Amino acid sequence: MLDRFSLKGKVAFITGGSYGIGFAIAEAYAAAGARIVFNDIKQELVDRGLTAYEEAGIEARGYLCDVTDEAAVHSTVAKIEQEVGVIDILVNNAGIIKRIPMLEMSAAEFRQVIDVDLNAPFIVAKAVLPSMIRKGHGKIINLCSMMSELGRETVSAYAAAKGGLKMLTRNICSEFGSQNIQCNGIGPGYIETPQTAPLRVDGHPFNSFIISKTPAGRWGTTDDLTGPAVFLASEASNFVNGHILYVDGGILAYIGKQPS
Ligand code: NAP
Ligand code: GCO
Repeated sequence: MLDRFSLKGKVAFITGGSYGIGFAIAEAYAAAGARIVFNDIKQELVDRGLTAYEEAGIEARGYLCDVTDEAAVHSTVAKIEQEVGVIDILVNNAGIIKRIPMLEMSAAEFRQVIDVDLNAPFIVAKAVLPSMIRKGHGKIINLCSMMSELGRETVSAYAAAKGGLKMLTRNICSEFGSQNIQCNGIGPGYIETPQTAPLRVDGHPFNSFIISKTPAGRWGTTDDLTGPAVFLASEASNFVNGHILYVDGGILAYIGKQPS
């Protein structure tokens, strides 16, 4: 049974994988036997990632690529296929968030978030699918969010993008499931990464708010995501498709701590 969770011999491409959730997922994939490829938007991030992977004993290949740039994505995927091999597992991890009240957010800022968090997963999936189809199998995992299901003040663009990413996940399932492509989402709860650092500063009211909304009574860590990520990348999930696996400590099931 454990062999079904092995990623031995697979090539895994994690976008924005220099640190944070993407890096943690890549570490877990390497431990499960996969060869790791990642990209990032800045060379210093690629270099930082390469150092971090080397320090973790992982032989990773890093590429400089802005996932919103379709031409750059296609040339990067072609380079990966030539230098490493056909991509078996794609993790659409790269993402940004802008926390701005809607009436103060410009259309350009809204579009920028949609571009990275929704258009880019479409672009990268479209670039890797042809070889996956030719190979007869493929796994695409999209990093969704609590905001794929819930709204909150100041994250209109991010919620719109992550809600769309949930439906893009279901559509890739619908369009390519017959060709043995499984496309699922991971919906992390509130995880301790640089992206949420502003919400976790000591004494920040959001910190205690999230803890009161989470049955587990704590912020998640990137480690909490690695088992679910390996499952969705492995043969153990070959009949799981179009599913968003929420890894949220119970947030979506919980109205919030009742007044004592
Ligand atoms: P993060 O710390 O902000 O890391 C995201 C990575 O993606 C960074 O390396 C970032 O580079 C890179 N990136 C951004 N735009 C890019 C682009 N255009 N091209 C290539 N790389 C780009 O985020 P995280 O917290 O690890 O989250 C990873 C994913 O999980 C995101 O999609 C996020 O929305 C999602 N998520 C996070 C949480 C959470 O609580 N942390 C919860 C649910 C979902 P820069 O450093 O230059 O921005
Ligand atoms: C926010 C947070 C969240 C998390 C995550 C929750 O500002 O509300 O950044 O959006 O990043 O998406 O699942």
